Formats: sequence, C-alpha cells, structure tokens
Amino acid sequence: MKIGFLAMSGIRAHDPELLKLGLTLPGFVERSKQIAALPSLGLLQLAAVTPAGHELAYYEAAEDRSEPPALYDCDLVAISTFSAQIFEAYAIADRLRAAGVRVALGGLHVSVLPEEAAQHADYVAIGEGERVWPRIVDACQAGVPHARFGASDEPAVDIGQLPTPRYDLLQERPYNRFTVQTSRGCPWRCDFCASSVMLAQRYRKRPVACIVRDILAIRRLRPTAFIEFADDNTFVDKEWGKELCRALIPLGIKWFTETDVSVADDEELLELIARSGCRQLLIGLESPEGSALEGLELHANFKARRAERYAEAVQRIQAHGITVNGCFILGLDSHDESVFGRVLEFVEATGLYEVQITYLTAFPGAPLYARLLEQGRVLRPGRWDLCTLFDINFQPARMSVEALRAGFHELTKQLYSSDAIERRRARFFHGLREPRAADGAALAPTRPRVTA
Ligand code: B12
Repeated sequence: MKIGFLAMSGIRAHDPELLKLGLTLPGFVERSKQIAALPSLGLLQLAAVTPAGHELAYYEAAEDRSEPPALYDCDLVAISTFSAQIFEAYAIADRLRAAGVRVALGGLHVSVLPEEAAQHADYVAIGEGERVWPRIVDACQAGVPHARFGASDEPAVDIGQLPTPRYDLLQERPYNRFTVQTSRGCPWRCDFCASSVMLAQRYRKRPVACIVRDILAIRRLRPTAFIEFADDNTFVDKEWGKELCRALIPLGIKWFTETDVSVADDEELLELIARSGCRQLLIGLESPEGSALEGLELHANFKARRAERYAEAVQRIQAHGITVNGCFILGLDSHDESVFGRVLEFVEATGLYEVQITYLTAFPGAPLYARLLEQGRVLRPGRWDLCTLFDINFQPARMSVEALRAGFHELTKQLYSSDAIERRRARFFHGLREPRAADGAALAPTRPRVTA
C-alpha cells in the first residue's frame, strides 16, 4: 500500500487582538516561528514501526490548512491530532474518505474522544501508537472497514526498544529543528495537564545509547540541526540525566527541553547540562506565588511546595549559562486582577531570560476539564479549536473573562516589547560576565555564552 503520514504543524490562536500583538512583538513571533516548524515526531515514530513492504511518505498540511493533493494517491493516511486542530483534521479526513482513501486518526485528542473521532475515520487509535499502528496497517490491507485499536489492549510499549524515527522521510524539507524523545510521561499529575492523560504507563526513560543513535541519525541529514527533546519532564531522574548529558557532550549539539524546577537542586547536573549544549530549559512555574499553586499538582502538591524557592532556582540555573523560559498560567482559581503585575514583578526580580504566558485551558481528558464542566465553568463546551492556550475557554473564578483577556494583552505588551526583551537579555549576559564566588569576590568568566 501507499501510506501517507499527515502532520498539521504550526501554531493556533484565534483572539484577533492577541494575533495582532503577536505580529508586532518580536519575542512572541521569534519563538513561534521556530517551534511552528517542528516536524511530527509521533508520525515519524509510527513510520519506523510500519510493517515492511509499504511505500511511505510524510506530508505537512499547507499553511491554509488544506491537504496536499498527493494524499489522494494514498491507500491509507495517518493523521496525528491535537485538540486545537481537530476540526481541520476531521475536515481533511472527511474529504479523503469521500475520495476513497482510508484514514487513521490517533494522537492526544482522539485518544480522549474516540467516539467523536470514529465519525471521521476508518481507524481510530487510542493511546501510544507503536503497537496499534502495525495492526491498523494490517487491518487496512485486509480490507477491514472500520475498527478501533486501544494501546491498553496490546502489550505495553517498551520505549527501550523503539527504532529510530524515520527522519529520512523529511528529505529536503527546510526543517531547522528536530525533536527527539528521551522520556515519556511525568511523575507529577497537574490538574491542567493535557499530555500525560493518554499515557497509561508510568514515567519511563529511554536508554541513553538510543537517544544518541537518534541524534546522530538527525545529524546525518542536517549537520547543524537544533534538537528539542519532546519530553514532558526530562530531568526527573538526576543520575540518568547526568548520564545523558555526559553522552551529549562529545556530540557538540545545541538543545532545548522541558523539565521541572527540581533540576536546580543538583549543581553537578546543571554543570553537565550547560556543558552538553543546552540552550534553554522550559520550566512550568505556573504562578509567582505558592498560594495559587495549592492543590494544582494532585499527587504531592509538588508545585506549591517548591514555589518559595522559585527565584533562587531560576538564578541558580541561569548562573550556569542556561537560559530559563519560565511559564506562567493566567486564570488559576486564586488569580484576581493583581496577578498580572505580580508576574511582571517576578520576572523583573528574578532576571528570567524568557517568559511564556498562557491562559489556563480546559483540555478534554484533563482533570481540570471535568472539574470546570461540573462547576458549569466551561465556556462553549465542544469548541476544541479554542484549546490553543491563547484563547479563553473557561469562566475564571475571581475575575471576568474580559478582565483576564485585557490583563493578558497588557502583560503580553510589557513582556514582549523590544525593550523588555533587550533588558532581560542584557541582564542575563551581564550576570554571566560577572559571576561571584560565595564570598562575593569576582570570578573569571568561565561560563559558556548562550546565543540561541
Ligand atoms: C512538539 C510539540 C508541538 C509541535 C508539534 C509538531 C507536530 N507537528 O507534531 C508544535 C510546536 C507545532 C506544536 C503545536 C501546538 N501544540 Co504542542 N506540543 C508538542 C509537545 C512538546 C511534544 C509532542 C510530541 O512530539 N510528543 C512525542 C510523540 C512521540 O508523541 P505523540 O505525538 O503523542 O504521538 C504518539 C501517540 O499520540 C500516537 N499517535 C499520534 N498520532 C497518531 C496517529 C495515528 C494514526 C496513530 C495510530 C497513533 C498516533 O502514537 C505516537 C507514538 O506513541 C507536546 C507535549 C507532550 N509532551 O506531548 C505539546 C502539546 C502536544 N501541544 C499542545 C498544544 C496546545 C499545541 C498548540 C495548540 C499550541 C498553539 N497555540 O498553537 C499547537 C497545536 C496546533 C497544531 N499544530 O496541531 C498540547 C496539546 C493538548 C491537546 N489535547 O491538544 C500539548 C500536550 C502541550 C500542553 N501544553 O499540554 N506542539
């Protein structure tokens, strides 16, 4: 069979005013452009486990969200879904199916809402795809008309055995960044989190040798590729993290990942992270003060317990020449209109290099969604296209939707103006040029420069 893998990359947001701001604010646009160009690791991973004997091709939906005509020559098309693009994915699936092409849908959104997806697909995959995808391919080849495949009905996926994703299918496409997974899941259970909902298994790490193997495969295609680890929380296990970084040092790559604030507890790990080429750690701080974080992490109240030491942690990480992208969620239940000023103060006080603000978002399948739905606070239920992190889909507890939006817009202007960005950058590099010893004496500038 000819099998097409259709990725729907790009960034989604609907608020016209925010989009206008986004187009004029350099800090906002810069990162969006970089990350919007990421290929779909999920699909490249599926391509790698496709049974032999089929012709495979990777496609991207066009900028106007339409499907490439070549898809109509395929026998089977796999589409990966996130909530924000689900209606676009369904529309493409409907058109392909009307033309006789079989369609398989999988990914985060349809794993949570398989009944909805089944109206638009021949095959629906629930959960991790490595075991179910070969079964879908076989079912399609055998002419099975309709089926649903759940990862929980199959033996567990062993991520220690994953083959290298088929990065080679990207051919000459102009990607500058590539994703590699080093781990799956996260030991924490944040109420709003949309990514770990589908992973039935616990937090798992891949063998370091496999990660290096995958990076080398990317390097053969693009010698200067920037690597993003597509993890939920990379440095949960500090000793494994050190092993990973030691293996990355000789590769001379530049990389980025997401992890939690406990990474700051281990000086040796920070040193290795810096030496191995890390350009940035993205850390979900969520709110500038602990009271707003009470009960947010459902297992151990991890975030509230850590909040007091946030500022110290950011400074400790950045002192190693690693920039921190601190993420804040606006609209948490204890947030009133004073939160916007407090985020700004926190950013100024800590010298965070980069900041990301998003709205609290009720994603289908997340505990937050069930809670808000029960409280009658989900605005326009079923409007999955609003699950962008930049559009409001819930009623905030202590302010109006309008106040949340207006405060967010204002904070966006303040955080991403050229001046604010310049100031944060200058402060970061200045801090690196003048590191101080514990007794306050100036040290030689030994820290690596950060340029990405
Ligand atoms: C990299 C990434 C991106 C890349 C995606 C590139 C791409 N084309 O895939 C970019 C930067 C473009 C991106 C964009 C967005 N993202 Co994003 N992104 C991620 C991130 C960090 C990693 C995803 C990843 O690569 N995972 C690793 C792969 C191996 O796993 P996977 O994709 O889930 O695939 C597995 C299974 O799902 C399944 N599977 C997947 N597809 C299919 C298809 C078939 C047929 C089958 C059988 C199986 C199958 O098999 C795969 C292997 O097991 C996640 C966080 C996370 N940890 O998941 C957020 C995440 C997915 N993003 C999120 C969001 C909100 C967005 C945006 C809406 C942001 C915005 N405002 O624009 C957009 C979505 C618009 C869009 N393009 O769809 C949310 C999604 C929540 C949800 N329920 O939808 C997440 C979970 C982050 C979060 N904040 O919670 N993102």
